[in-house]
Amino acid sequence: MPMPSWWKEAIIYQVYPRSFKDCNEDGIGDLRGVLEQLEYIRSLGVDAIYLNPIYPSSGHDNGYDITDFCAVDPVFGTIGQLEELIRRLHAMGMRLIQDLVINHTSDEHEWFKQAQTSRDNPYYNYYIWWPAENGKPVNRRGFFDPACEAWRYNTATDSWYLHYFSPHQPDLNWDNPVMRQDIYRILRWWLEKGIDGLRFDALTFISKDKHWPEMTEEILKDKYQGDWGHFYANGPCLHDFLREMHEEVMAHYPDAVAIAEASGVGTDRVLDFVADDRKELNLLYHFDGMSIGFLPDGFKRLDPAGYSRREWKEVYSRWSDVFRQRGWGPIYLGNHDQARMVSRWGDDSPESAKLLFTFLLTMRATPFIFQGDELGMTNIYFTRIEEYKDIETRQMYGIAEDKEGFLADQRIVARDNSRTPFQWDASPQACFTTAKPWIRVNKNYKTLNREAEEKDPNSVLNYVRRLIRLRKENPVLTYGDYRLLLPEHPALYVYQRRLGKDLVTVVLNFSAEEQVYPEVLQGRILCNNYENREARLKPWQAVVIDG
Ligand code: ISL
Ligand code: CA
Repeated sequence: MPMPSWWKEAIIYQVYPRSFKDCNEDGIGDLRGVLEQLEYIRSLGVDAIYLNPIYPSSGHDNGYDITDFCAVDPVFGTIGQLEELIRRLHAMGMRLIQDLVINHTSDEHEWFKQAQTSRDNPYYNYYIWWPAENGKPVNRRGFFDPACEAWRYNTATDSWYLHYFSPHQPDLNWDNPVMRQDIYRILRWWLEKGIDGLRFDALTFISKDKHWPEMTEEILKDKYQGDWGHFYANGPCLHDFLREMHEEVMAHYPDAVAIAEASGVGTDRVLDFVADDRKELNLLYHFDGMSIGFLPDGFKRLDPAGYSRREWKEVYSRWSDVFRQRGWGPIYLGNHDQARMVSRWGDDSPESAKLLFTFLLTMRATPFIFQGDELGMTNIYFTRIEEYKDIETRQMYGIAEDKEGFLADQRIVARDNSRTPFQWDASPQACFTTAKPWIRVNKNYKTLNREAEEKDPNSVLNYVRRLIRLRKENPVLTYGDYRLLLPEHPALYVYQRRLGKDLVTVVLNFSAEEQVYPEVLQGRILCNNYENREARLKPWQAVVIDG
């Protein structure tokens, strides 16, 4: 049994404020909306909110291009409202985890505005430059760059600056100790306000190899599964920076949780970040689960061959097993960077949503629920590029050779699928706003909404609430060992959790066809997404059994 911590036992609810609830009629969700709906969040039984960025931003990447780290964007509200949120959450016994971007800033951040004026400006060294006299910069790709390049020329300094994401998101120079101290001050400033943790955006990218090794197709293929994000996640000083950040900041707030978004880190490296004796981070969330079904080159195209349930089981079992002795992990099936859970991994049916939640809430990891998934909200299925707001989709469309194929895949995987407004009820705009929403409301809101689901005891929403209670009442579901049964079965995912003398078996029919599993008849039922239980499991049937 691992050392207990609140963040190992917590169920975390992700709020994407822009799309949650609009209270001042401008079509954009805001903090007042979150405050207004706190009772709803509490009614789920979750322990903490993870809030996407609410800082002033230049607005190119929905808040991930920050212009001021220690303020709230007026679009979302005021710092007073954020303090109120912290206070009220704490009074309700819940916590707040904030998202912070410390790999890059906005190009409109004061630091960059100064930096780009002259090589002599003290802020020049806050960013990463390639002086023109050194010739053409080495090949690096920018995720959201129109030409997929990560260097942008700046005339005043006669040098290129590095941006792993869009040109509006210049990367910070972590090799500069003065810059690092400024970041630590920002973290302390927020922790002093009483937040309970931080989710660090793109954290594995902060250290850059200034020897500038070549990034060729061959190297990417041979060493990094073809994904340039993996190349970026291997900087030489990454662990030094994380240890310093822990020492300077997090060690002084021992109850606060440090979570890294960790593209490019696999089970072979994860313990180097989160094992207790490393004193770096608490949780690191991987992309192995989310990468299933993608071609590995990082251009957001699906593998026409699809994916197998065996592969899925292998990935999630490996990520469970790696923490058997040391460390701990989070688990998620969707977030603001992924499609809707039920559209990506199920078939949009409420049964498949319930099965996915049964999985999410019975695994040995801290579950993250993305807002709206608890209703079974589905993809928006845009058909035209003009409908997308997301910088990533627009940029990748621009460079895609097969535009039709790209658009077809984005209906399944694009980030905007999960960013549509929360569906509160059947009134216009799903009661998200009385104005024109910043992104279209899904047409299915008239039947798929919170109000309708509150009234239906069999709704996804009420099923999720029951599961959350079950996890809370049975510590075996949090801390119990995990053992995979039937690893080779192509559709059934069966595993056991054991803690002391408690044993729970989870039987998941991960398919739209019936599957036979007579053992499901043994033991007392703790949870079932159908009314009956038979040896022949129904499509997407999920049964949790005591014993
Ligand atoms: O590196 C990747 C794949 O190998 C990417 O998935 C990358 O890690 C991811 O896009 C980073 O996401 C975060 O930072 C982005 C922002 O757009 C996302 O919303 C955020 O979650 C830039 O700040
Ligand atoms: Ca608003």
